[in-house]
Amino acid sequence: MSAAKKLRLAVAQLGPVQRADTRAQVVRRLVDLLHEAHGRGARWVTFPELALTTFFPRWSLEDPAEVRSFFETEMPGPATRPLFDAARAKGIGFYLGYAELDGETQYNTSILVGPDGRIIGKYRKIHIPGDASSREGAALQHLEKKYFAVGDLGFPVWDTPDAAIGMCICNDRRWPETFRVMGLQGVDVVMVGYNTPSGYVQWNEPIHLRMHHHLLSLQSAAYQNACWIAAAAKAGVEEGSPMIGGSCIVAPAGEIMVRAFSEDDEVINYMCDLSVSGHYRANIFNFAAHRRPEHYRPIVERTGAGAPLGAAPP
Ligand code: ING
Repeated sequence: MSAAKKLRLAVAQLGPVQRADTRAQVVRRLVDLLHEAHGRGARWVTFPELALTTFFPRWSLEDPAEVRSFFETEMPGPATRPLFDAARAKGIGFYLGYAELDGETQYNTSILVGPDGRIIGKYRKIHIPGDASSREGAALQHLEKKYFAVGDLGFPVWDTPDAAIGMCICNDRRWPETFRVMGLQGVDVVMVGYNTPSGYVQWNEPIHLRMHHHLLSLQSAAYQNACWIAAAAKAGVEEGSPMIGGSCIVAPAGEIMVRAFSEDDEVINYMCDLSVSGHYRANIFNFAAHRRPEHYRPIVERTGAGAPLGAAPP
């Protein structure tokens, strides 16, 4: 068995952020959670998607000024600098999800910030779920396509002194391609924030399946790509709209090693042995030995499902 390579990760779940909550109020909570994570001995902490604001894509907002009020034009900015300062003071790295305005383009973004408080990398959400305009008669909307452009940075992995770290955001976790692209870069740890409504349904899906699919996606991805996954929810009832918790840290074996209990601000942490990935990469998921890309062409060539490839019956 290769020598253990221990790295303590933390996940900082956020409870609800209401529409009137200021950046300062939210950053105060983030700093408190970061201190809690540091107190547990964590080296990295994952915060949720869109951590600085309420999940505004639940509404069809028509006032451009109000829409822009949810976006950051600089990172760190005056309101978020206290989080960077706290992280540098404690020597702890973090993942932060937020709404990014880049010129005139709006992205659903996450950044990876090192223990020295410097931004290592940026990711922009690629799988944008929901609709571009309101659904008639829907009790709740999910309008991320209205507010966010498709990310233009791919799924990069960054080699840090601690581990090879990748990022994705919420709906990305439901698409195996997300993690396989990072798996093909040798990712050790994927950090993912999410805001998953438990009231929003495009059909009358039994609501317990929302948590089931969340965990199923993460456990499959961790196992099939021999990586650790740290997943942070923004949870609880925001403006009357419920969102699931279920923040967790998943091992390369696909097991959930620790999971949040509440739907509020809560820190979980786990001492991850990164060397565990090596066993899966050397055997069952030895990509170089077992993958056959020459047979995977439809995955890249097709966007939607197309005609079956089977030959016509004789
Ligand atoms: N949220 C949801 C998610 O992928 C969603 C979108 C809602 C998917 C309901 C399935 C069912 O977890 C975000 N922000 O992507």
